[in-house]
Amino acid sequence: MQRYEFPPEFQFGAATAAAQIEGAGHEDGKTDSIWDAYCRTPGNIIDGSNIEVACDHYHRMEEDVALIKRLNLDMYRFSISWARVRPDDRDFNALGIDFYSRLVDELLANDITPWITLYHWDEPRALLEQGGWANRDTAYRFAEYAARVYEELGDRVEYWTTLNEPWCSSFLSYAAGIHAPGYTDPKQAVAAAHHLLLGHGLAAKEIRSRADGKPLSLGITLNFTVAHPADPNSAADHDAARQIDGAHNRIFLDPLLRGSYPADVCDDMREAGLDRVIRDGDLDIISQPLDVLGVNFYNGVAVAGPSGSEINSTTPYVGAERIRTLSRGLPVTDMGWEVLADDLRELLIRLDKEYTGPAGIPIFITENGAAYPDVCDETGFVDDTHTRLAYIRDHLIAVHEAIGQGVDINGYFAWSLMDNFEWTFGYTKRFGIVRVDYETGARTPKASAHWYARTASRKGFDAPA
Ligand code: PNW
Repeated sequence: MQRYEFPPEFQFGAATAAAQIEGAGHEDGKTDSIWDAYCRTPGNIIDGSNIEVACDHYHRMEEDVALIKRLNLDMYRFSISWARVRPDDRDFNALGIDFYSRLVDELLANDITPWITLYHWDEPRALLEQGGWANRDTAYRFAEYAARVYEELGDRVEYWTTLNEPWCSSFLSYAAGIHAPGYTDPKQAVAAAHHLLLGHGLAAKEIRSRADGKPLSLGITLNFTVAHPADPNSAADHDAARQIDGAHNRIFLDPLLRGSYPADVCDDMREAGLDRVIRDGDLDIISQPLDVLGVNFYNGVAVAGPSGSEINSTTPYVGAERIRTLSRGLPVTDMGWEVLADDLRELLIRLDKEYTGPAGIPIFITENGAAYPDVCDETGFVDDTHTRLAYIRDHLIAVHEAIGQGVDINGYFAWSLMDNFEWTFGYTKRFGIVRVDYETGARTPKASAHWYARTASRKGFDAPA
């Protein structure tokens, strides 16, 4: 056995998102988010489910905070539903704000540090009627909403994330068509990506200007992939890996941390109109200082370049949709995502070297975890020792190794605290370290949760060497 010890100040947490757990879809003044609307169209969600009730967290908030406490977690990352706080993008909703204010107080009363994500994909449907993120104006609406939430909660909350995974809310949502609003227009996707970054910058300015000496750790969360050329000797495969790295990682990292889009990404996305949506001054707004970078990591990929008729790549910017991913023969999760913790270590070392190290900002792993087809016993207990627990343990070892190599990583959030609505996959994919029985609402910690609770309290664990 080998002991993996984390620094005493390293934070262990778990993460969720409003649309995935809250339910109360139309209660206390909340109106449709784009996901409420998206769920209503048959065929969009594979099990035909919706988020009207989800995990019913809105009504079980105190019970869920008690659960987080029982798991010994230092931090809890959750998101705010824009459509609950500002229904229809009109008046702010006092009842909506009050829910999050009570949640923050409940966490603090239990010595759990709250970490707020302002946008985890559930904007008011009314904004989509104006074009959603393809419309530049949405960035300004987001900054207004962010400013108001910060005014309400900034006295008690230090950790703020503007956006969760803008790659998903642009490319997956506006080009690949598999997340709300389900569009398949590369031009709108590229516009959305730029406007999301602009919204981040505008919101960050609003928040920073209101901090007024209060402790503030302000950042953004990106979802990263590690793209390997399937054949290391193939120039075409190297180019495919470069494109995927550009379209997932560097298209967001470079504007944020270097103040410009990478030249090759500009070329790849010229046809989709990246140049045309950038206005003078935008990159200054986007590239203002960050206090922390949130890293979400699930999997890497091996990719191959165009061959024959399979690829007709007039739209390389969509990346995943035009570039073949090949199996590396690794085990996969219930999402079909390959499991290789080394990819996370490689990513962290690269981020430190090329981006966060030079900028002097720490990393938090804001999401990492895995869905597996769980089997529960009659008490609701799931023994996921050899699946989810092993995934989390191996990725924590990768984090530990990266820290050992000098990467400044201050915490780790398991995705997710509990089973929840996995977007297009409805309730069929279970990412929780706690099982949710959707019939009764019962929460039952899985083996991974018991292990993670011990790890959090000891700031480390033993694992086979
Ligand atoms: C992230 N992809 O989503 C989100 O932040 C969570 O809300 C979600 O539950 C979790 O990861 C698990 O999926 C992603 O297709 C959704 O590459 C899709 C992709 C990546 C991340």
